[in-house]
Amino acid sequence: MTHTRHDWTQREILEIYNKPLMELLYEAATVHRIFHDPNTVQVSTLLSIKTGGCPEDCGYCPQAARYHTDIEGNDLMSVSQVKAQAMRAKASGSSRVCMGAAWRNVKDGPEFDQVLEMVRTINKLDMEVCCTLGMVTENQAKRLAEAGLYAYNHNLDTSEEYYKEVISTRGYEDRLQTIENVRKTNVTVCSGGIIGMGESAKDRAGMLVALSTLDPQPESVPINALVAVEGTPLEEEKPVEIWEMIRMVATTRIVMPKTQVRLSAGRTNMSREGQALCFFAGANSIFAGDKLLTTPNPDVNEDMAMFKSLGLNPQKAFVKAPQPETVEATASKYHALGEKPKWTRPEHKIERNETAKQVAKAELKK
Ligand code: SAM
Ligand code: DTB
Ligand code: SF4
Repeated sequence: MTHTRHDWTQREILEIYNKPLMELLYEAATVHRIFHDPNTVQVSTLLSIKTGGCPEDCGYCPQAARYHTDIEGNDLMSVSQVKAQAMRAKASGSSRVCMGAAWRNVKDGPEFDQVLEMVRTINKLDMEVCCTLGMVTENQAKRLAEAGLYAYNHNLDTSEEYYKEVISTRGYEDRLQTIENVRKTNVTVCSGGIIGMGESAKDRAGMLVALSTLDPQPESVPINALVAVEGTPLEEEKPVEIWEMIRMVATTRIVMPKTQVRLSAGRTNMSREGQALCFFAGANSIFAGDKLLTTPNPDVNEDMAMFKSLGLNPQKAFVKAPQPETVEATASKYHALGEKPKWTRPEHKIERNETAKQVAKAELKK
């Protein structure tokens, strides 16, 4: 019996997304507590190791060479620069560094060798290393794995249907192929998307179908709110309402219970209260540092003050969620309260009267 469903339909996901908010929050928070420690949030630091001048035409991206944006482009950083930044990130409470490059795809050669050296160097600092370098072949993914890469980020961005409205220089299939190539190694998969690009709720559900039907599901799913940058085709898009972000996070949590859901770009437009509701709805990761890749992000001291007032703790590096003890303990807590797992559905294989503890136990046996 499997308790992580890989057969979610767009209709089912849309129904969840559109539930009355209080129902949705309760359901998502219940799932979250069974699979994760609700007071722990992973803190990841982004590092743009090669900025701007990208040949792709992603409509949201300030780094595409064809758009006239204000960003300052840079060649590939040196290994020592990266090491210094990673040490700074670690000192400020980050357990993961995510290195981004404005490339269409990875090319074998001295620059890739340099990235592999960066991965080895950060690993030695006892931090998780993630890369987002565009498309990778199976062989390149293997080389990254050998260097000690922990995660590879490659987003689907939106639904297959809406994708064509945003990007023309590479297809949805290409994205899925890169994810598949990473899956053939022991590197974990990080894949998510952006809301606020003019897509419908149906498209948001469509993206979650594409992600949740992957088997295994991605270990982490970043949910970005579009940062509308002047000079990009999406510069006029209105900021998403916080309620949409909360709904998206909650729905992601319900359909991908074990994944780490990352509250990603767009936090500078969100209040602390709004972010708190996202954490309640199941977000358990953020990008920290005053810059994402090229756009602003809340100051790390502000984030740590928010953590303090919410009683949240940064997650330690290499802690795999969920921890069996935590699952057992939290599940029995819900059992004691007479709770049933609210996310089970009649057509699902879980028995309707099965308790959260039984579900969690079966999950652990898998
Ligand atoms: N070039 C690589 C690629 O596209 O795979 C890696 C870097 S790219 C900037 C990583 C992701 O950042 C994109 O897939 C997109 O989801 C997100 N992103 C880029 N620009 C954004 C923006 N303006 N607002 C929100 N998210 C954005
Ligand atoms: C992801 O999903 N979001 C991050 C990370 N993966 C690489 C990037 C956000 C970029 C926002 C725009 C910018 O700063 O350039
Ligand atoms: Fe290039 Fe990545 Fe930006 Fe697309 S999202 S334009 S591939 S840097």
